[in-house]
Amino acid sequence: MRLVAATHNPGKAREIEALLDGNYEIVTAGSLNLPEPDETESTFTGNAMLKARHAAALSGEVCLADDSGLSVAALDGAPGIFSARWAGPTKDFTLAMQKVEQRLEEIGAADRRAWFTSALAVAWPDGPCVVVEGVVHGELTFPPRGDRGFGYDPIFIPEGGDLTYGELDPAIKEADSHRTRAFRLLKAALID
Ligand code: ITT
Repeated sequence: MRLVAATHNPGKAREIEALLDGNYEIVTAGSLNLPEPDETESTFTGNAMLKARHAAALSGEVCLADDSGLSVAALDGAPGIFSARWAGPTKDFTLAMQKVEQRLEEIGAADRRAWFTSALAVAWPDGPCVVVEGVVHGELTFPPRGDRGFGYDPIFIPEGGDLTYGELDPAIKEADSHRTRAFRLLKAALID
């Protein structure tokens, strides 16, 4: 069966494809030239539903969307839903990670706790939309380490480990990431 991954982010598309384990033929919104909607909601789940519904309405196909981001405890949860926007129009995540470090320095925060959230939504054209959310807690490290992931992976060490998501084998990240946790909930929601 074919499934539209309503994302223009190749890092996410790779992880979604791995999670679906070859069970679906994945086509991305980018490859279908579907325009990106403005993310006008104020929550991860709201934006995930908005993206899934938007792509389903335009493509007439079942669409899976992810809205995700890094939340920093000492920054009251920022960048959160604005994680992609902190990287600017050129999607420069080196800059976005520097911005996180600078903000922490500006307020003299020693607290390095952070968490990744992934909201996954599946929408049917003219039909229902199911949404779930997965979270992984951890802590930040500077300077960034590793180039194996995407986005903020090089500054995030998941709880219980020493390596950043940027250093870890992608299969280890996938074993229990925020996206994987959301995916498990999604499977349960769709089967029940
Ligand atoms: P789409 O909306 O097209 O899916 P996007 O990159 O704009 O792509 P978001 O609005 O959900 O997606 O932005 C979330 C940002 O948070 C994303 O650009 C990543 O840099 C970051 N992010 C999300 N999941 C991540 C992960 O697993 N590892 C590292 N960074 C992540």
